[in-house]
Amino acid sequence: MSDEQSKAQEAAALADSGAPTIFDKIIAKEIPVDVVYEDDVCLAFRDISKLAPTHVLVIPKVRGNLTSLSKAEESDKDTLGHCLVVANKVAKQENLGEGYRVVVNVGPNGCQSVYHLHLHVIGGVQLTWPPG
Ligand code: DGP
Repeated sequence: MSDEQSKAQEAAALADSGAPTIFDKIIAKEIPVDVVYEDDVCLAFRDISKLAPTHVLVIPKVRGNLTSLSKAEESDKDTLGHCLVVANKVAKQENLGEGYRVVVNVGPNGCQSVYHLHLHVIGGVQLTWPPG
């Protein structure tokens, strides 16, 4: 099992506990991050473990039930839509006109390691497909 897979398995065990995640500390500015975009709803910052020249995470500032995309409900449509629009704003800001990828890892099999919904915006290089 890879590191990412083990982390995801460990994180899943806490997923429904309602425990705060590292992203709460980032939102509260208790942990410094390189913020690339912020508005009332979303925060976008560079991933600490970058997988490509551009690797930004877009998160809703209020997690609510959105620990994971698997918890999304009708009432989350505006937040989810806003996060996608922000992902595209970030891509434009980062000059990813040649293309990019938006990834949402969901649950242990999806290698989700932080239980606060987030979109990975990845680009700046020719990406390959399929993912593992
Ligand atoms: P995922 O595996 O989809 O749950 O992605 C979580 C991402 O969060 C992972 O790529 C690394 C990133 N991350 C975790 N902790 C920190 C942190 O303290 N700072 C930053 N910038 N990114 C973090």
